Amino acid sequence: MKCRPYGAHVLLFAIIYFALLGSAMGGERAVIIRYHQRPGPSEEALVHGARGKIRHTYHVIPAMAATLPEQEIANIAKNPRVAYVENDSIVTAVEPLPGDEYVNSWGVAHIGGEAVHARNIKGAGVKIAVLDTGIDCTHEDLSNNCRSGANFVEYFGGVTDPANSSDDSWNSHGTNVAGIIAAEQNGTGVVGVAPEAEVHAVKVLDGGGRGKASWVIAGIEWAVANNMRIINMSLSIEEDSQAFEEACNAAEAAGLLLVAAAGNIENGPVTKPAAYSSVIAVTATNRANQLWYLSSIGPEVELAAPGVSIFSTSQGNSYDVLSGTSQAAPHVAGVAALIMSAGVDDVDEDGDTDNKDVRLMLQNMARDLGDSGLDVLFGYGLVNAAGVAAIDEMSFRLTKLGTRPAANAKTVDLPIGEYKITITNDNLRTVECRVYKDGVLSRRLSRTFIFGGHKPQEVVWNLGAGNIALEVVFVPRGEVGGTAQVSIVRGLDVTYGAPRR
Ligand SMILES: [Ca+2]
Ligand SMILES: [Ca+2]
Ligand SMILES: [Ca+2]
Ligand SMILES: [Ca+2]
Repeated sequence: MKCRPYGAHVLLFAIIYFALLGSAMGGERAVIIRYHQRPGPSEEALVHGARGKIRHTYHVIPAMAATLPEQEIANIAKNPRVAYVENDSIVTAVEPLPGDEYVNSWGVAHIGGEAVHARNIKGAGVKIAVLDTGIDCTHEDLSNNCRSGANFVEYFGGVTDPANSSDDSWNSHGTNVAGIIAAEQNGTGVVGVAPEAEVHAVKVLDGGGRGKASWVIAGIEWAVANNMRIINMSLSIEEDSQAFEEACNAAEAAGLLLVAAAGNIENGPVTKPAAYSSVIAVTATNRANQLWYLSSIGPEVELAAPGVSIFSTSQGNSYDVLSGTSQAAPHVAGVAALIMSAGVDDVDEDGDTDNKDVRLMLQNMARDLGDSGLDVLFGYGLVNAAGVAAIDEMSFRLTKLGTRPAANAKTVDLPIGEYKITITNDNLRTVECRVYKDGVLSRRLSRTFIFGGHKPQEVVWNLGAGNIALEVVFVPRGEVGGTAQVSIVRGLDVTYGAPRR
């Protein structure tokens, strides 16, 4: 069992268990003694001189696990050979939370994932390369969706097993990211944004979460060669690398969508690769849609996504909480997978449906946050899976409850596209339709529905052209209590038919 003492739940358990343990153990305490240099005979003598017991001497860090009499601990801590003495806290694997996956995965629910999944849009079969610390593909909440990919991590002592891309990081970074994208909708644990997408483990960071540009470039190359459609990079590079940027540009040109964490530098600039023009930069937000305090900001920010206290998969069938732009980027990668599985439209009208269109759809669907329009904190706004559900169908009842028609208006956000809007009247005289682009009234649609009774009326409107999300406001006019059923179906092959009876 691997130790993960960093999750909020673990910490809570550690404190409780330690309090119990302390009272049970009386005059001795289990500690970890960290020395300034590798412990040898002098350090052993120090512990034995204090009537302590050495339980283990580490090689990975210059430290010992020991049991010491309570009254000796302060003295040992003051010894010049000793850096610090800390309590040997109890570590407990976090058990999968019972109950609602959408409660556990607040970020997925917050961006509207549940409604999209209910429409059976789950990112099925979309291949996503997770360039990270690897993935624990044996996790019960990932095993059906996870594929081992490749390992490009070299240690100073040699080359690791290129076939073994499992996660060996202390905080399960890559496994956490993979769960945000594609944890299974199986009634337990957590659920990913795209719970039927394929996440491929491409290990480019070592167990300490560090890597080299050369390893990441190799990972990008693998993703292109293996027909991935999305690359998620929850990582930053310290220095600029022209080769890294060129590799990202080449992957984009090959049709892949690249998503990266904006960086965890408080008020700092967006880090690379997110800052590269070929990569989508994602900042992190909390449940209240506020920017995470450590999130990088700047003009390169393209989207925001949940990234604070994200509960996700961790090594060894466990779960853990992490925060950062590393957790935000995979929410966007997941929504991109939903879009790809639902069908991509030729948004830029260049005759192809490709990664550029997906990128525009992500921007168009985003919920504007902060200052109106594009801004340096949230980019185009909060990534919005709910927009994917709106792609194929939306239906609601419009009711006139009061005398002021505008107060009874219903507003819907739509990505650019062609829509068939069907209105089934029930005692409303008129339904007016106004289209706003970027918050500005662009046009009132050329006709107002005039109803002569209870006859359904149908019209097809093309709301296309441009790349700005539409806000369409339906205003009911007529008798108080009158209603109309409005259904909106998206499709480029909609035929302009006669009114339905
Ligand atoms: Ca699950
Ligand atoms: Ca960018
Ligand atoms: Ca296109
Ligand atoms: Ca904004």
